[in-house]
Amino acid sequence: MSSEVDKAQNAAPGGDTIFGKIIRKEIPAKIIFEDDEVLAFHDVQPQAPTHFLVIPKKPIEALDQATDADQALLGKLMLTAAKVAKELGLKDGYRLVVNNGKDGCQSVYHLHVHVLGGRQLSWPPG
Ligand code: TR5
Repeated sequence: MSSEVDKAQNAAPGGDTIFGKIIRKEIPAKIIFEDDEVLAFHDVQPQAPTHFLVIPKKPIEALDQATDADQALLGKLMLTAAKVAKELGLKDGYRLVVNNGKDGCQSVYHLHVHVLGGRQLSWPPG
């Protein structure tokens, strides 16, 4: 089993996360974009030449914990992903991924959108 799957199997929803610490600047991250609602930063274990995460500052644990009140924020995550991808020069395409829950291989329980690009990606994912 891959270490990411191990992490996802053992990750528990609830409480503060490493991404909360990044938002509060308690630990460093390579931040690409930030405003009052969202943060984009490079993934520490990139799975593609470009791999960054877009997160809401609001601590939503997972996509299935988002509500109708979060509709605009969820849209903003996607639009931010597209804007940052463009800024980083991903002109030939890229992929957005949202892992939800254990079977989805979510290891950090703070909603995040992965953006992967810079190489030919395959399909289907594992
Ligand atoms: O498996 P899911 O979808 O939950 O993805 C979590 C992602 O967070 C993984 O791709 C990890 O590589 C990434 N991650 C984990 C940490 C971390 C990070 N990205 C940037 N900076 C990080 N720090 C400082 N610490 C982490 N534990």
